[in-house]
Amino acid sequence: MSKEIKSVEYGLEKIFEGAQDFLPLLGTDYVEFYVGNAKQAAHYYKTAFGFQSYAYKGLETGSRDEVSYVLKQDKIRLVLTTPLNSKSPINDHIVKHGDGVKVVALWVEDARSAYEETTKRGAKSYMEPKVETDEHGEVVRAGIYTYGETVHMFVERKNYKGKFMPGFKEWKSDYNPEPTGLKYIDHMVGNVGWGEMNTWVKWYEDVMGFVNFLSFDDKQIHTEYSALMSKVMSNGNGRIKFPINEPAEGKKKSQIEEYLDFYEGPGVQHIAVATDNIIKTVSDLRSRGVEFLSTPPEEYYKAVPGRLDEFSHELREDIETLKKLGIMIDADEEGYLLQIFTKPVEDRPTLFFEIIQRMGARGFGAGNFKALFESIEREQELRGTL
Ligand code: TYF
Ligand code: FE
Repeated sequence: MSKEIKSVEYGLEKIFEGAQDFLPLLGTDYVEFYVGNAKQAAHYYKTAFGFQSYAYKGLETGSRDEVSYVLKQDKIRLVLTTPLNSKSPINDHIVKHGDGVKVVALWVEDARSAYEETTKRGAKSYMEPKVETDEHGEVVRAGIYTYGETVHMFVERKNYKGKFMPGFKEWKSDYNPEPTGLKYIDHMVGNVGWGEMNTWVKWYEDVMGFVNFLSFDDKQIHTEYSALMSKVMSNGNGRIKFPINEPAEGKKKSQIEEYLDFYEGPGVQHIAVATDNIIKTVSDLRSRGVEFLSTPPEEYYKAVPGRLDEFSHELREDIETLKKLGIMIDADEEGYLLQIFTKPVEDRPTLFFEIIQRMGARGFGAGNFKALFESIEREQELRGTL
């Protein structure tokens, strides 16, 4: 007997008990990357991932020190920023970390209150509340540091009617590849140093009012060679989910340690983006040159029907198609999920993307961890970093 399962997206209501509501979050506002060449990075995210040209700032708009391209796909906004001269502090970030995520911006009703509530609970300030205006109204932003040099910006745009924010102009392009079906950011994962996971778990609890709703220890997350630990933090309405990973001792080097070595510190490890048709999305991404981790072995797919049966879920997708595309399947009480991981999207083995389709399941694919980490280890082996 199978249950009816639909793709889920959470509403604004509180779904995680214990979460505090001194910091109401409406969703992810944007993710900003500091990169060496934003023009080329923007081309990559348009061509390969199907993001659409949205907004721009640079010399033409009076921005003398940095240029930013804003790309959009459904609810997801990426900002790609590059310094225009050697004096910009953005250079230091790029020299140290390579291309990577600087800002995870959160959409709030009241940025001043978000800043006040978090800094009074111990957050380190990055930017005091700042009002920016143009003919479309005002945007208020404020920022705090999280792990490493990564920042959370609070963005209040209730009095703004323009496209992105003051300082940007609309970016119209003659080159507009089709979207690939990416809809919203499901979760964003941070890698932190040895022994630091619980410090950051407590930070998200105390400073942001989040709850720890899932935990995986090194006994669950390990292969023959390496291990890691992970705790998933969520805000009250479940819209914002931040798993935090730390490396654990194994026979060989943990993928988390490899990340920390190459990023030269803690930072965002992966961005999981949701689709409601993963077969179409992954087929598109593959045809556009996005590189994915190697496909799990035959035995992995042989075990899938049993795993679904265990929870009486009926797989709607054709398993042969999923296998051909390398998409993994995990199931729990509530439903199942489909997921796949790209290779790192920079030369340093740091940030990568996950494509996920939730069919009722709220987990993170624990049943896939072994197959996934073995794929990652095959890459580490090639890089000489295992
Ligand atoms: O976000 C997650 O927890 C899953 C699995 O280094 C995962 O996507 C966990 C750790 C990791 C890579 C993926
Ligand atoms: Fe993930």
